[in-house]
Amino acid sequence: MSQNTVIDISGFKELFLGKLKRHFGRDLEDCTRTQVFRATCLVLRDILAQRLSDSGDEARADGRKLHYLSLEFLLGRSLSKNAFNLGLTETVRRSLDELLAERRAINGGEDKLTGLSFEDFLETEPDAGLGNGGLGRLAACYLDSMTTLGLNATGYSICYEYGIFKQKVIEGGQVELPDPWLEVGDVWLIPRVEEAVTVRFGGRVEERWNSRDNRMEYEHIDYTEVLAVPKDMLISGYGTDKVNKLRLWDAQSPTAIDMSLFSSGQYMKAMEQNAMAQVITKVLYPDDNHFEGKLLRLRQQYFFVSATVQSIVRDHRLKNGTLRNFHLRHVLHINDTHPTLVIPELMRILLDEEGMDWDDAWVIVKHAVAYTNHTVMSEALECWPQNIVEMLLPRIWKVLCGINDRYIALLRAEGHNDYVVGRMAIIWDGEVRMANLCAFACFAVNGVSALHSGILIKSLFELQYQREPFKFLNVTNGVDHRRWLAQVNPGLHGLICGAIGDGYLTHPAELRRLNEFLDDAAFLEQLARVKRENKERLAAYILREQGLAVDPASVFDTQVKRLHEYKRQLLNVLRILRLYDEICADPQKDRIPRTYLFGAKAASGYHMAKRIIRLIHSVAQLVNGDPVVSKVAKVVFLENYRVSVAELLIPASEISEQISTAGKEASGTGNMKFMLNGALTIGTLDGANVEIDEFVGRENIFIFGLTAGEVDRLSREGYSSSSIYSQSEPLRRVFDRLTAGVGPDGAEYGDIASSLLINDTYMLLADFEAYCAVKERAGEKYRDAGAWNRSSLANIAAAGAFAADRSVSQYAEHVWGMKTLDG
Ligand code: 26W
Repeated sequence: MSQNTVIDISGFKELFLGKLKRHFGRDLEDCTRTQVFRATCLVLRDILAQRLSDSGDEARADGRKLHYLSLEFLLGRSLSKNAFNLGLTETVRRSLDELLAERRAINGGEDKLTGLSFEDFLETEPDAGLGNGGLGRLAACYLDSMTTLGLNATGYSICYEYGIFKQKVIEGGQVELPDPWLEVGDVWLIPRVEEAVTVRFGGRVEERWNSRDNRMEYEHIDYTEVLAVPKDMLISGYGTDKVNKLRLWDAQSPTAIDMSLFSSGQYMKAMEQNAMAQVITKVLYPDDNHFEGKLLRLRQQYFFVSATVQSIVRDHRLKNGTLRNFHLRHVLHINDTHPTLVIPELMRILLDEEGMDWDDAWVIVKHAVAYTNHTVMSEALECWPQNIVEMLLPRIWKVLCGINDRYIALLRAEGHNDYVVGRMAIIWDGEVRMANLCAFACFAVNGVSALHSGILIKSLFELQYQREPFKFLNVTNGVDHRRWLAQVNPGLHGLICGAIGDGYLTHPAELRRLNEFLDDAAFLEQLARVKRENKERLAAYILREQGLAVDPASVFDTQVKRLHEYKRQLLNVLRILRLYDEICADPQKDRIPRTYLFGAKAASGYHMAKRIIRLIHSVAQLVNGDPVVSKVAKVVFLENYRVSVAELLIPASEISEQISTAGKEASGTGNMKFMLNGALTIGTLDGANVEIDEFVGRENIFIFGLTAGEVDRLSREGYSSSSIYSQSEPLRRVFDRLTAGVGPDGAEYGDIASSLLINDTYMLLADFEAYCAVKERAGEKYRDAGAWNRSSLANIAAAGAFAADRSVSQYAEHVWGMKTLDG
């Protein structure tokens, strides 16, 4: 690992001034804030571009290449990431300081840019919000690790013009606003018009028997074409010259309007093509864990997949002249089922363009594609209506039928009965079942935590596992610990470096060495000081953004993640309402003041999720508006939760709420980020919490509630929330308040109360008492600062196991068959 291009302050300044002049026609004295930001990014982008071209030959060498396909990459900001990875954070900071001082001297006084620091320019960057939540952020963390570990990898996604919506909360109601991130965020993108490909939609397929070659041939006619133009983002790694790419596809019309259609009088059709192209990459679907069979979404998926496969194939043909060795050179990894159409698309190319036999083509496909499952929620499983697949993708439909027919014939030949065939079929009951296609076609299938992978082979893929057990494995998720610790928590990073050096940056397991300081009172006090500073930073942000004063001396207890019933934000809220009653009943009791922080976006069509946001708002008004209660409790709903807000919030949190119904959260990754920053988890035995519990030890975590097995049993044997309710006085009071009205405006939530009584799908009431009890225990522990800080350090020391470097190394070894720098 070397760093070729080391630039110093004067070198940076020279490049920066050159950028200002040549890109914007400006000088230091008359440039704008955005131009300073852009010029800074462009200098770093040039360094990355240079390194990519320097390493071109190496990448062309043998070995497999990884292609990571994901409809989502939740990147957040890139300037701080690239500066950090290039080891240029301080150089950039000081250069900008000096440049602004020079500007002031030239202009003979202050102006709009005076006093701005590096941090202010970092804030200029919009989040690249090309994702919904966990799955998208995971993809972004993995890109960093792949590059840091020296893998030849490319990420692929869609260049959405609008990322995840901006959330405004107006009188408790979520309002979605567009997020035109490209206006500034385009600075990292390099358009590659010369590598554009075309994607075909609609039309018909004509079949013809070719008697000379003894095979059926298919001709796709009357289709509509869309141009896919790649916009490449260069991906840096830490402490390495290696540079990879994230290729984002933009949809454009192949011609402004189709003149042949136009001149033959088909005006509308000529325009339609134009309009359809534009709309494909307009906006990210804001659905998380909820499938809707929308035509535009299928268009997005096929557009993405077809463009990606075509570009990989084109490149392979150039270097190899044949596709017969394709699977020996490439792995296509699909992030959940969203890119599943790579399977029939690669088949189509091998059959129709390469002229291969079905069986030869199938061997290649089967050895090239691997799949990660990220959810067992049944409403999230993608099942496309057969008629829309047939209409939009007629050739792909025929390939899917070919796969399904052969699969069913195989199952029958193996002696499976109708029930088994029905469950495993790819096309069934008028639907195309993407998970079943993946399980059959992919050479590897993995879940994202030990518990989740275990559930997968016992439920969703039970039968597939019996047939082909060797395909299935677990790779527990991990997070980019350089971003989620070193970058976002410089105070903690400094403290760690002082104790064990910075080796942990590339060897996260070294965090274990912090265990030597568990009984070092001075060290623990420093740890607490860092936390306190981060809390003050967050408090200042909350005051600035939302006009709310929170006390940095109170416990910061945080639940941030997408709003979903299974994640049980509502359980947290019910407990706060109970606490409210208790404080009113006994205001004199000695209590530790706590600040309850929430942040969550609700899918725009998810009614109950939006109701819960409203309820949090009402509870905040109730609690914060009460002169007695607000002395010991505050509730904050942070608007527009996103990556850059997480970066501020996680280092400042002391309690991490991971309270999903056991068996429902595939892994969780927020849990890992909080742990890295020394928060203690209050959690159920769900997803990766199970492994966090094992690594950190039960004395350093607060585990409560039903286990996944118990949830399963209870739902099979019959669970009644109303019988729990009728025996609980505190719950009765909480429900009475929901029904009668919460907060000064008296907003009523009887709908939420009755839905919990009629159908408590996620078993909030079953876990309520245990949750309240564990919160009490956490409060008691906090009174003993020494014990708390010790546990906090134990969490940081154990967090190395949840670094993305570890996960990516496991994928490289057990799935992709690739060597990392260390391996
Ligand atoms: C088709 C609609 C849709 C959209 C997104 C279905 C499913 C999804 C994702 C798979 C949901 C998701 O983000 N899952 C999360 O993935 C994380 C990374 O593995 C896990 O840590 C979370 O537990 C899981 O909910």
